[in-house]
Order: sequence, then structure tokens, then C-alpha cells
Amino acid sequence: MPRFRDTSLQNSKNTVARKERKKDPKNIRRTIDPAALEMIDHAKENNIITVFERWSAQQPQCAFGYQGICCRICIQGPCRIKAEEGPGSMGICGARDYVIVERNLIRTVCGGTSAHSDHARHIAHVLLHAAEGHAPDYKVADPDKLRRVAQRLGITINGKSDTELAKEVAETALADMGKQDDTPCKFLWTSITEGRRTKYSDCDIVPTSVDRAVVEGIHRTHIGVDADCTSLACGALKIALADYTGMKIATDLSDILFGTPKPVMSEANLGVIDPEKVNIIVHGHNPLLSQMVVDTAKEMEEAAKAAGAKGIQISGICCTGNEVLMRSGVPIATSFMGQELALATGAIDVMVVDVQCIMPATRNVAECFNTKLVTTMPIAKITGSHHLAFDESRAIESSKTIIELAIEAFKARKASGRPVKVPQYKNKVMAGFSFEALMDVFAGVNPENPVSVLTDAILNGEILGVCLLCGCNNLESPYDHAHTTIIKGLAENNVFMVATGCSAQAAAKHGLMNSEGVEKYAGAGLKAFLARLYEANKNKLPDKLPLVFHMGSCVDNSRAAELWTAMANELGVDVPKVPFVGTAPEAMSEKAGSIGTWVVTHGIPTHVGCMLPVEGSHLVWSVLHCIAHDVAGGNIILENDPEVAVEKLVASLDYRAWKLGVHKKAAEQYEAALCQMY
Ligand code: BF8
Ligand code: SF4
Repeated sequence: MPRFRDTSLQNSKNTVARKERKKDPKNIRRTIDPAALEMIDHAKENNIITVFERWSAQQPQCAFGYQGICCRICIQGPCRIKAEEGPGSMGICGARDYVIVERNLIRTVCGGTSAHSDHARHIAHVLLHAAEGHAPDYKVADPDKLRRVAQRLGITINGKSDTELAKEVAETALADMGKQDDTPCKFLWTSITEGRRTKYSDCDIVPTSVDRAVVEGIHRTHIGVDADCTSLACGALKIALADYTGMKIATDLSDILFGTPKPVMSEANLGVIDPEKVNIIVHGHNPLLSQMVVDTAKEMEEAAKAAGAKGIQISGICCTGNEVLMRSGVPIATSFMGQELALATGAIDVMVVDVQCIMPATRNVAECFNTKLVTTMPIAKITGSHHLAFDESRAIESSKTIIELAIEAFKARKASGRPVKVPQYKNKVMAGFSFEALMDVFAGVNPENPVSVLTDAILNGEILGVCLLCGCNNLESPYDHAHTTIIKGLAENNVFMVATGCSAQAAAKHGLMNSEGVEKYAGAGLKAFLARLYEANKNKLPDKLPLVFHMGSCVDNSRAAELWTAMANELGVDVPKVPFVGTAPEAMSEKAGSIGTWVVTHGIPTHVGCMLPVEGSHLVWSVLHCIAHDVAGGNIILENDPEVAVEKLVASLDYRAWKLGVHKKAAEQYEAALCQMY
């Protein structure tokens, strides 16, 4: 009998019935975050409509769309699958349930891939322009990383200056975006295991450029093109690997331009806002803007003081907040679902945004308080906000204009005597765990082979495995409830956790990204492991290690991929055998869809805690849960109950760790090659 706990957990059943998923929909206090609760009440009292009220007003939502069986791809639609058999079981063109669900899913993956890769392309252009001398405020901040990336890409580095190398790396990235030949994307191909390269070639899912993959995906899903379940599924995997390519580019190039993160201390939640300072919130995703604002603000403290402020307080929301937290220790104000609540404090002078996850409603709340909402990107404008086109060729000057606007807004706020309400909740945070920083911590124990510190701890049972926590907020699950429940549950089961995006922000806000979190929630094995790591690094770490390790923004899920790739190589297996799982407890965006798909394609079981629109097709459900595992080695686990999700994730890790142990023992006993079956 296998030793893993409960084989019934290896099934594909969601334990929460559809009608049970949105409990108490009229209650707008839909969160466990005390700061958010205080602000929801405050907003309600002051007639400020927020996402919590809008979500409630949308209930019940359309059951066809929710299950993914509504098609609007051509204008004969919308078509809905209304019956099991007969004409009502198909769209007007004859598309069956699985075709409609998969086409919708592919378009979701295309949306996520476009968002990540446009972000990456922007950074690649700036790196190129910086190398060519057209963006003088940007420079190579991490020449070592530049050289490592160039070497990995097969670029000759000897005798070349940083500028020359930066140009070549940027050009390689841009080629991965848009080249027309049939060679694999380099940022993908050079950063995965040999086993994955073979798998992707065998399945014919290797992207040759990001743009081509997305265009092909939209073409494939046009009326009357692909209508085969397997072919559509493989199409989704190919686009998702293009998404990974874009994310890898974004992470690598951001590190080159702004530095590779190192452990840093900060704070998180709305209590970081200081009404006596000039408050600037950076919101969105791209560090090109936010890092410049952060760096420029340091030079403008005196101007803020001259205006009567105690200084400048920058805080972050969403992934751009994660970027500047990771590199500069900028505190987190809140995450995606709390963005209007931050504005409702009345203490924000400027909210400057770039792209992605910025609710159009921010403008309505900003208007209530004369807060300046500043949009900066040509593709992301909001009617009624200030638009200040961010000019990379004059980045510092553009940042100065934003900060001057904030100082003026601070003066107007103080002169108006406008009341503010800042909920006094915040928690200490240790962030900055890039892959390199994590390896540095492991190197404290074993400088020759850092990653073996992690894999050995799994093999000897001290910890169970690793979990990547990622993604969004979605009020199908009360704000932050699923994130925190899963983190605490996995901690108790001795799982080493890394986190990105709004999941990392949930951990940060709720005191799970510091050493107190370890004391409260970690099982004995995890506690011992973290204590051992800390002992070996005492002199260079700013504090004891946290319960959850912050790996960065959503594009930085590529850092987690670097970790499981290193673990696979160390263990002498491919990724599907590594005791590593992923979870997006409160998934919401198209980007979560594309990330989840490539994480599965890399060979990682991935839990999604808010229902994907796939329930309308049993066939697609089984592809995601079962067939994906047979083909790619990873699978989706759709489970709305976070406590059951913990059990399922633990069962997946337990099974992998057990199997790996058995195979390793057999290989040693019979002096045979390590079994590669998963
Ligand atoms: O890219 S986790 S809500 S902020 S999409 Fe958006 Fe989701 Fe947050 Fe970051 Ni990621
Ligand atoms: Fe209906 Fe087919 Fe058009 Fe979709 S593509 S809207 S199923 S006719």
C-alpha cells in the first residue's frame, strides 16, 4: 500500500457544489482583512461604491458563462449549450461543449500572454534604448546577471562591454517576441530541463515567437477552425509556453536594469499610509515607471518637507508594488481587491498607474477626495483621470513631474482640512527572495551545492516539498481567506512556500511573511529547516527567515520555474517527479489562466481555488485534471474549499516525495538508472 495519506484525494471532484460557492452574496463585508473591513464600512457610510458592492450587485451571475458554455466568437452568437443532446447541445455552427469551453480558455491564455509579453517587450525596448544611449536614465544595474543571462542564451560574452551585451540580450528578447523562423524561443529553450525540451518537441507545442503563438491561438479559435479536443488543448499549452517566455524575459531584463532582489525588510497593509506625508501609490505592473518614481522620490524629500510634509511615503499595490518592495523595500498598501479602499482613506495624494489590474472604478473613488489618479501608458487611459505620458527617454523628468503633482496635491489636501481615515493595521515583512537570493541562503549551509539543501530536506522528510502560491483576488472566495487558509495549512504540513503577486501580498498583509508567522504556524520540520538556514546566514540576513518567501511579481513566477528546474536537475529527474505544487487560491485574471497553464505544462500539479469556466464540459474537466497529468506531468486541481485544497496539495506532494524515495532506493539497491516514470 502506498504510504501517502488518502487516495480519495487524488480524484478530480470539487467538493463544493456550484450553488454553495458564493455564500451570503448580499453581505458586502466579504473579507478577513481587518483593514479592508474597516474601510468597507467607512466607504459604505460615505456612499462610496466599491468592488464589494458591485460584486454583490452582479449576483447571481450567468450560469452559461460561468460554466464556459457561452460562445460569442462570431456574431451569430451568443450561443449557449442548453441540452445534452439534439440541436440545443451545439452552437449554431455545430460547436460542441468542449469546443466552446476550450476556445474560450485559449482566448483567456492569449489575453494573459499578451499582457505579460507586452510588459516584457516594453522592458526589452528600454534595455535596447539604454544600450543605444536613447534612455540615459536607465543603466545596467546588475552586470553579473547580464552576463549570466547572456551566457545562458549562448551569446559570447568575452571581451564585450556591458552595453554591447545589453544590446544583444535585448535583441534576443525582441526576436523571441516577433521572429518568423521556426526555431524555439531562446528564453524558453535555455531555461528548462532536457526532459521538458523533449516533451515539448514530441507534443509539437514549442513556441517559435510570442506574437506568432498568440496570433495562431486567436486564429485557431476563429469560427470554423480547430474543433478537436486534443488539438485545442495542445494549442493552449503552446501559447502558455509563449507566456512563460515573456515572463522569463520580463524577470531577467528587470533584474539587469534594476538589480536582482536581495532580502529586505518592509511592512504591508493600509496602516503604512502616513497622512502627514506626501502619499504616492504606485499601482500596476511595470517597474520601468515605479522604480524610477521610487528612486526620484529619494531626491525630493526636501521639497516635500518644504511643503509642510514629514516626507514622501510611496506604497505599492499589485505587482508593481511587489517589484519595488523586492528591490527597494517599498511597503505594500494593499493588493488588487483593496485598491479602492486605499483611495477611500482620503490620504492618498497621487495614485500613479501603468498597466493591468487597475480597476476603472479607481477614478470614481479618487474623485471623491481630489486624489490625482495619473495614468501613464498609451494603452491604459481612464476617462476623467490625469494622463501623463511616461517618456522613457526622460524618465527622471517624468517621475519628477509626478512627484511635484503629489506635493501640490498634499498642500491642497492639508489646506482643505479634508478628514482622512487610515486603518491602523500593518505587518512586518521580509521580502526580496529572487532565485539567486534563495540560493544564497542555501549556500550558507552548502556553498558547493546550494539547491541540494532543499532537495535533501525533502528526501530526508524534514520538509514535505515546495509550493508556489500565486495569483489574484476573486470575491467568489472572501478576500484573502483562501490565501491565508492555504498558507497556514501547508505550513503545518511542513511545506516550504514561495509566493508571488497578490498571494504574496496576502501573506505580507496577514503577518505570514515574517518569522512570527513561522513561530505560529510552521510544523516542526519546517521550523527546524528555517532555523538551520537562519543559523548559517545570521550575519548577512536582516532578520529571521519568514514563513512564506516573497519571489516577486506575477512575471516572477519564472523565478519559481528556475527553482523547480534546478531541483529537477539536482535530483536527476524531470520536473514532474519533483515534490513541487502550485496554487492560485483566488485566481481572477487572464494572466492567472496563462500562468496556471504553463505551470501545468512544466509538470506541476496546480490548484485553482475559484472556478475556471470549464464545468460545462466533462471532457475538458477530465483533460485538465487527468489527461494533462498523463501528457505533461502536471494537472489542474479545481477545488473551492481551501481546507480541502490543502489536503489535495499535501497529497500531491506526499505522493511525489514517496515515489521519488522509492525510485531512488531501488536505483541504489540495483545500481540502476533512476526511474523517470511519473
Ligand atoms: O499580475 S496577482 S490581481 S496584480 S493578475 Fe493582478 Fe492577479 Fe494581482 Fe499582478 Ni497577477
Ligand atoms: Fe455560435 Fe459557433 Fe458563432 Fe460560437 S462560433 S457564436 S458557437 S455560431
